Amino acid sequence: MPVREYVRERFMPHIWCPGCGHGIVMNNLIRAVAELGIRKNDIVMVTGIGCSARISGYLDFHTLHTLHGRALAFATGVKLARPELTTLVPMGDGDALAIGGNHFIHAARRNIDITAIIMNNNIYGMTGGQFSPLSGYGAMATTAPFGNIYESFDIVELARGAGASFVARTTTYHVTTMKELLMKAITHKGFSVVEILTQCPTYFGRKNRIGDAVDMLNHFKEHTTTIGSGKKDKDPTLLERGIFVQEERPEYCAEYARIVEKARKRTA
Ligand SMILES: Cc1ncc(C[n+]2csc(CCOP(=O)(O)OP(=O)(O)O)c2C)c(N)n1
Ligand code: SF4
Repeated sequence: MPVREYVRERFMPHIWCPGCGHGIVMNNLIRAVAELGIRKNDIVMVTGIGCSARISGYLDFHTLHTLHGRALAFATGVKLARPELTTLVPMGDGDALAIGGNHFIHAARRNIDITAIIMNNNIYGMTGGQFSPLSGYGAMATTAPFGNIYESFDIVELARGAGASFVARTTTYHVTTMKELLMKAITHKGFSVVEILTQCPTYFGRKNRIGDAVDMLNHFKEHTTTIGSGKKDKDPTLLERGIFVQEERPEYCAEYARIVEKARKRTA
């Protein structure tokens, strides 16, 4: 598979720490795009700010590295101007759901044809390990030295409730299903959300004493299960993986074009 063609080797070495899960996501994203046969010239990747957001520097698509939390707002403008382009928006959990939470729910409600990939490492990695809306009650973070007192969002339920028409979850341990889920999300017509649990050994792993990157990957293996496997009945704390929502609904750019046409006819 022509993977190197999609990578900007001139920006290597990358900034990610050894063992960071973000590289696993990037690898699978490249393989998903390559297997779908999408030309790199037909892809726009928009990111905000964060370790995760640096992915747009390393991939040789049309790329926009924008403001923290605003990737979906920029991507919405791009998609409306050039609806024929595949629009990918990888975000950290802080980027997507703390500062960017408002943009996220409204992008989902519009059902605009964008693929949102949430690289959920449960913490703000880039700025030094502050807690995010996904850290979870009791988690340790630089801003929660005695334990976090906030409950987490459930990204799947939030996306579903806000109106996303494709919602899936996987982890960096489950690499083969990650590629398949990304392919399905990218080809889905509408707002697609793929939550990928990924490891930040430098902050979340260390502060929460989960261990190194391998221990964190094993943690994902042990604490998740596929949707519908009987395991959750025995252990309700397990987090489910797979596709939760996949439905056809009117897509925003198509609806917008229809309204423009209607207005044109009336004024002609
Ligand atoms: C408007 C604004 N507020 C805050 C920041 C500082 N900042 C940069 S990245 C970041 C959070 C990064 O966490 P996340 O989005 O979860 O990505 P990660 O680094 O963990 O991949 C913050 C708060 C900023 N750059 N801009
Ligand atoms: S700080 Fe965490 S998220 Fe950022 S590169 Fe290092 S391991 Fe990855």
